[in-house]
Amino acid sequence: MHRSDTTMDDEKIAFLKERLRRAKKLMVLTGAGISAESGVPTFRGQDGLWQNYNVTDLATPQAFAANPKLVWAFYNWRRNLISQIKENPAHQALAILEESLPDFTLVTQNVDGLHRRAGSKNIIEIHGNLWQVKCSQCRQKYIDMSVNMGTLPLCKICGGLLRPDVVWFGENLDHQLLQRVEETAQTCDVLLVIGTSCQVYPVAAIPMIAKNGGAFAGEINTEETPITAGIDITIIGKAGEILPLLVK
Ligand code: BJW
Ligand code: ZN
Repeated sequence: MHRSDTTMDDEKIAFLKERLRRAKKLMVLTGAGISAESGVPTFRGQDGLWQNYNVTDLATPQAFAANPKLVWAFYNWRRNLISQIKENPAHQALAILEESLPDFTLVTQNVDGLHRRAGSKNIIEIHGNLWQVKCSQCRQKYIDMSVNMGTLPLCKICGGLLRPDVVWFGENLDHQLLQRVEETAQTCDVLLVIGTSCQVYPVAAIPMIAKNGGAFAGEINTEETPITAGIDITIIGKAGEILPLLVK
């Protein structure tokens, strides 16, 4: 007799739920997919276009040097969008999970700040934060919640050009944060990877670091990813639908 896909999914969800409940040290790694149901476009696939630009082409220091107005227009558009939307049940479920576990670390590649808005506390924003800017000359950082930073915002101290305090392609991640993330991956007993295509390094290597350290690793995504074959369980589905079932 064939079991229906629904039964299989129910079993997988029950199994993962039990692993999460018993986790002594849980690490959660999230990507753009967790914010998709809030209305934040992802980077790759059909969603990854803005005014006919490939958004990953705009997330580079070269793009900013060549056309800072264009890159600021893109970031102003995202600030505006994110100021108008809300965290979703997936973000909320993670905040609830954190409260019930002894050791919980949330590593997000997202710069949208939605995890914090949902109430998560122990968060590492490994690719930076959209609401922080830094001077490209004197490196001074500012938190600026203005929805629109203007076409070419300038540093109050040195007059240099401000840029979003996010990590672009070819730029190094914050060394100390990355070290903390790698240590957490090595020592966690459960890792949950949600809504990331696992294509961008060094973060894409985190799941294998956790696996090599002996962790049980699960994944929630609307499709398979390069890590699917190497981890313990993948639940195919929307984060906003699956995660609430895991913390119920
Ligand atoms: C759902 C869903 C739902 C949808 N529910 N799921 C080898 C070759 C060539 C280059 C490199 C190489 N190794 C390393 C590099 C360099 C590069 C890199 O990795 N390139 C690869 C593309 C190959 N890495 C870097 O440059 C990094 N720095 C670095 O390595 O420094 C040292 C160095 C320098 C130079 C050379 C070599 C080494 C920095 C990377 C910074 C990434 N920055 C960005 C922009 C941040 C700012 C901003 O947001 O504006 O970060 S790019 C973008 O990608 C963003 C994301 O955080 C990141 C990851 O994307 P994510 O989150 O996975 O999103 P998507 O869209 O890819 O996937 C969404 C997923 O969700 C999909 O799987 C969907 O199925 C799923 N989904 N709806 C559940 N409802
Ligand atoms: Zn400055």
